Amino acid sequence: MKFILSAVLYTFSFMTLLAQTKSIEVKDAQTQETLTGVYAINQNNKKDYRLTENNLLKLDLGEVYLISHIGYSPLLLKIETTTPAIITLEALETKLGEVLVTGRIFQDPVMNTITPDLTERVTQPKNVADLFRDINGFGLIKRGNYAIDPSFRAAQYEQLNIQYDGGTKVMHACPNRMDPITTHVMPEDISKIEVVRGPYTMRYGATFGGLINMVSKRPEVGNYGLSGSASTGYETNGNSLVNMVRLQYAEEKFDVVGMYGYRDFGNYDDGAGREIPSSFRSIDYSLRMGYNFTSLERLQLHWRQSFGRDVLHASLPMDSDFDDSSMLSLDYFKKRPGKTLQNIKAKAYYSYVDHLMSNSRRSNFAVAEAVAPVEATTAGGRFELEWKLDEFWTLFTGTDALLISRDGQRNRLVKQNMMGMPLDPPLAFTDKIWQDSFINNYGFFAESRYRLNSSTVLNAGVRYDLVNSDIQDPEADFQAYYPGLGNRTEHNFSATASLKKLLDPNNQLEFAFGRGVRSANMIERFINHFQVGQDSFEYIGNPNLDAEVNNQFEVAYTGKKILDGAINRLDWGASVYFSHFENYIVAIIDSTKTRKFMPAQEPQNPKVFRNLEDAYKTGFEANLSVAFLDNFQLDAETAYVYARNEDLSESLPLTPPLRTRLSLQYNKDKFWAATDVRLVSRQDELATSFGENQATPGYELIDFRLGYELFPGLDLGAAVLNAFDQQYYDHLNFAFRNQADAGLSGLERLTDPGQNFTVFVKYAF
Ligand SMILES: [Cu+2]
Repeated sequence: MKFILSAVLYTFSFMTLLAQTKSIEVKDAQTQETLTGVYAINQNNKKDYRLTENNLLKLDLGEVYLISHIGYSPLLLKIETTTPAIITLEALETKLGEVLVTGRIFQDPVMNTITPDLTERVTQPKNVADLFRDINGFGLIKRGNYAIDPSFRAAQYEQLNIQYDGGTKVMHACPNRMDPITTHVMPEDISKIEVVRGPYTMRYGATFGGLINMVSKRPEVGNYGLSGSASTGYETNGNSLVNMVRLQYAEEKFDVVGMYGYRDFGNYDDGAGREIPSSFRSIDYSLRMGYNFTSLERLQLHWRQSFGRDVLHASLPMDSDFDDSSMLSLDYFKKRPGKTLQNIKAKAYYSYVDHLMSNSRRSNFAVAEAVAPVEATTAGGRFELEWKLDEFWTLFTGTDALLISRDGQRNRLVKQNMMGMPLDPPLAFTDKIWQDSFINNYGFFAESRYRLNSSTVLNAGVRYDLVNSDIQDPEADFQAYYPGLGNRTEHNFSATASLKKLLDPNNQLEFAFGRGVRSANMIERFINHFQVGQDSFEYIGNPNLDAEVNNQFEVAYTGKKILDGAINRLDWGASVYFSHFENYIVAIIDSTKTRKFMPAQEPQNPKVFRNLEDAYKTGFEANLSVAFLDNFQLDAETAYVYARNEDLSESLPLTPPLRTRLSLQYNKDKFWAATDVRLVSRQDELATSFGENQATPGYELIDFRLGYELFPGLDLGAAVLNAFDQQYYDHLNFAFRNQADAGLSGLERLTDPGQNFTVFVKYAF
């Protein structure tokens, strides 16, 4: 009897316990899609957190929970019997075609790094360099103050898949890379940069060393009517000036944004007070129009032009007289919540770069005039379908294209003979640079995301690229090197698999493997006796190069902790990777060939691009951020990479040294101030075959920045950069070239700007 009674009591209490929980389904307020991976954190007992199971949150009656999902505004909810069974969360930002990383942990690509909003807290006239220099793992390959390429983990140029707004590309026309993709954009227009740190997604084009997406600023959802901003920036070092105006009009159905920017940069002084030829002027404008058929369907047209004038390149043999680029892109997306075919995305773009360089400002102009008009056309697009195969399984299928073609020559007028005697009349020559070449890449991909359980997501993808290339107007000597020259087709296969595991709401672990394949670029295939490197060698392309392969493995851990005491919050993360390369492409001296132009000069033997048998790289990045005493924040981050060319027993070229950045910030009401310290170590891991003959000394830099909101909409920023006027240069800087007039020796690396006082004013309405 007693046993039965207790059994009844037990059952009764168990049932009451059951009755005390309530099941709640959480949906996206806009699309009404059921959200999974939603957290509910009990506000009385923070250790008690719940995750959605079978689409439902099971929460205790009478308790207060913070319902949160990354990428959505959290909601505080008291659970009562009257609480509705379905609640909705507002997305912080609607999912857009141009954004890869949305902040939704289970939907974002693995191993991603994103910047904060780059249009805020501006203290100086920016150039492209400033967009990348604060992202951990990045370095800058400088040939002056204009032609700057980002380098990430010792990967650069086409090894990085650099694009705008989720896929638009603009390829450079210049064989010396005077006009990399980053110069065809207004830095003030870029709101953030997203990075996937390896070949871990197959959806955005062939990716070898990493994917970089520069996202331009677009109208905020709900900010209707006319708005805009005007800004101006000035810096003392170089008397550089930037002016920019942005106007936008938006309503629910329609939005339009127009931008105009003017930049006039002077020659800067390095830390030793030497004037470095680096001035340039540019005008940019863009127009973007969007039409929303519904809140789930959008069409967008983007037109942009950029005009560079009189660009001086301290570390290249010529200067650009002009560099004009035009870009048109068309984007479309349609979301179909609740349907199996959940999303349709399409993009098409076309860009054209018209570039003229000459040596008219250089000392060797008196001996031989050289004028090189070159042009590049890039066209492409992508089409992607997103399938929701079941609640936990999403499949992306799609195709993309990247078609690059270039042409142009160098016109030489030789005015003196080898003895220095004047030639009358001068001798005219034409050297074919691009030889009317093209590389067309057609990609097909499938990528699948599968939620194994409430805290684990598995991502796997495959990609096939068909690469068709040809050189249609080869120079006779190039034809003689490669008698079989002609149309070539390559077939490349890439793949990735990764696992993301949420240990608890604050800690996340990621594992990823990726195989990324990159076919040789046009310089590596077809350049014919041109000085396109950091050294004074002539380079010869190799149309028979095999595609290079990166097999990369990476583990990353990120965490955060919110505290009550003097320390308010901690954030930390670390990532370790290893890459094994197959057929890595480098240029190596070929003693069977001899120099073509200025044959009396050294070095006599040119370099020819080849595949390496064996190469690898390994490294890590780590960061720690401490928010304390309510108004302070201390950030520390460090990155290191070790790269090895086993064939030549040396480092791979352009491998940056250990870099560390410390930043202390104070932030109160309308005022903020920051001190940034950069510590860059000595680099003695050199690629001597690339022209890296001497170890690069380390350097330390200190910047002070501050900002104040004078009244709503009007922001002031000011900074002292390189406060102690250090003379320094980075390991990735090119050496001075053809600068005898400026008294700068080619044996010396380009030195960076010395002390610089800057101001920036922005008014937004
Ligand atoms: Cu050029």
